[in-house]
Amino acid sequence: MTVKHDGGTRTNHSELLSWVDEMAAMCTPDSIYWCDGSAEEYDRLCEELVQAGVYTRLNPELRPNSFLARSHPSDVARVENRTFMCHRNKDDAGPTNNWMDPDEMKTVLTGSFSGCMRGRTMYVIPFSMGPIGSPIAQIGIQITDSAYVVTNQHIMTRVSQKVLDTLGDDGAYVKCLHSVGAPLEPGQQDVPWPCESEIDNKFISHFPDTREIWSYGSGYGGNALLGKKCLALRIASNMAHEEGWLAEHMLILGLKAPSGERTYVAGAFPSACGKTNLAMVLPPEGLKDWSVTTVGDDIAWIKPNADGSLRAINPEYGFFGVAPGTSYQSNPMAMDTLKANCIYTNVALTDEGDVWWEGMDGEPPAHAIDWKGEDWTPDMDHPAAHPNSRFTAPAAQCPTIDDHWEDPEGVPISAFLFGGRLSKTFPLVYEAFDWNHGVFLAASMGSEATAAAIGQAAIRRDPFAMLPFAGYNMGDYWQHWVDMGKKGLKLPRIFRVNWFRKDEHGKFIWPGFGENMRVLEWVADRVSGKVGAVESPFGLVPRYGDINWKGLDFSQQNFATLTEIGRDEGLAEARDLKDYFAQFGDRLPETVEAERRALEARMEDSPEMWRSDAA
Ligand code: O2Y
Ligand code: MN
Repeated sequence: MTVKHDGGTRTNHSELLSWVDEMAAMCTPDSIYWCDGSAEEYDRLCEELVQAGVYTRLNPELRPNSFLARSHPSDVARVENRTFMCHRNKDDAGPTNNWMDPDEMKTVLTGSFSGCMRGRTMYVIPFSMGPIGSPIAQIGIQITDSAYVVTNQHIMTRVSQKVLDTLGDDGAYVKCLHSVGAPLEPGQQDVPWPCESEIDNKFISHFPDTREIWSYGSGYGGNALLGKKCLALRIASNMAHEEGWLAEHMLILGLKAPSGERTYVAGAFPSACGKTNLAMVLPPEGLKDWSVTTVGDDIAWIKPNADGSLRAINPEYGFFGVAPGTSYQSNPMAMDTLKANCIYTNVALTDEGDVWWEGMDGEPPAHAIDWKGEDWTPDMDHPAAHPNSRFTAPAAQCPTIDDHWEDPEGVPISAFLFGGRLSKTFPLVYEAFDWNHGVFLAASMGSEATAAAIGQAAIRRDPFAMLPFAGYNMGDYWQHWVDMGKKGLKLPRIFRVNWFRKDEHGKFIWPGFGENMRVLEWVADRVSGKVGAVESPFGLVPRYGDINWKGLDFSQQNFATLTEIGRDEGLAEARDLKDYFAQFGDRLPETVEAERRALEARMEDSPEMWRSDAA
């Protein structure tokens, strides 16, 4: 089949051209369009999507240059049970990933992709994850039949002719093939959100050996914007394992002390822990002499540089954040980021042509169109915005964006934070005794299971917040972190944090949000050796006097409750981890199990209730 390449190909990379032709021969699109990433291209595609009824242009006075899309109700989130890591050897995928042999998967998918773009345009998107040309960045080429995906990729990645120029005639790139899986018969009317309706026919497949991603059947988020979870985490974690660096599900923030000293921190949090809020946190009254800058809200690529420090970039170019709950109270910097030039998916539309979602400041609108396109009023028993509705926003619009966020060399990381949502047992913050202890703290992290799941396990483990994203055996991933500690690098300090501890009445003890800055200040001061801590069975805990309380009335008694560790609860945690770790068999690093045993021993020797100021 010969298909015209619209817009010119603008590359002499013969292997890339052959791959595009091969994919076109399989998918049989009506045309091929090479994206150049220009503003003109973005505007034209958005207007085409408006004309096609896919996008609603929002009121330009309220949300200039912004659009709303509504997905099919069956296509609203990542599909973890249809996500596969196709290593040659099943054990290399490990017990936490779905696996299929790569040849078998290719056979299945060749069937799915054959003819799948009939009646559609095949877009070829050259994109860079990270500043173009940075030694830490990677190039991807995404083929897709979704203009929604193209416009979102314009915001989320760096799409440009410069990417093809950097690739040259034979550069390496990650092959990202995507189709919504909805071919059009001649004369068939398209729908606003085409996708494969049968869940078992959707596949988000990764081929680490050949650095390929084949995603079929979904147009939504992480299933379709292949630079994000698929490339930047699942494929990149394999690259990082092979090459000696880290591809992590982490925010990156900068802390500027009153002295001007800067400390960069990377942090991993499971979902629903306020990760985006922390990435853009505003210091509260009393700590206004500190400032926080945002490098990234979701993913960090971290490489050792020549002087042994770990340098991090945010490989993304935008934020794909959860809308519900985002407000001037929870995240003012995100709200300011969203004022213009954004794409919204599955939020509600107000009568004024603005967006709305649950948790936004002020009263709900008296009437709106909900995420399914139906009339909605506040008395209804379902939300107007889907709980996983999203904004796609340019990172450069964030008022707190760090002045080094596009530095090709990255920023130096001095501390790692690992969080979780835990109502008891776990202190507000504690520091690991050393690197291996820190790896154990990250491997054992998680959030409390929701009520429905209680009875199976109290803590749903999400090691390093990488459970759905570590692209190889989780035990080997932990070993990789242990190995990074043996290379003589300038290792960041490691901390666990928990904003969500509750008192005996079920109320949160810690105010959270901006007040989390007090913990960040302690972390920065630990890094520079300015502040103390006391040894607990879990790690190094601040005493009341080690935290800056200026502007907050928080009693010593409250702080004691927030940081206390019960012997029975701590012992239960150490023993529960034994069962959890067992699934990794001989891939479980000996050091991680040794740290678990050491915790158990410390808990056995601990008082019934350990308290920081009694220590
Ligand atoms: O539901 C989706 O498709 C997106 S998931 C997502 C998006 C942005 C940042 N993080 C996540 C995540 O699941 O960790
Ligand atoms: Mn994420």
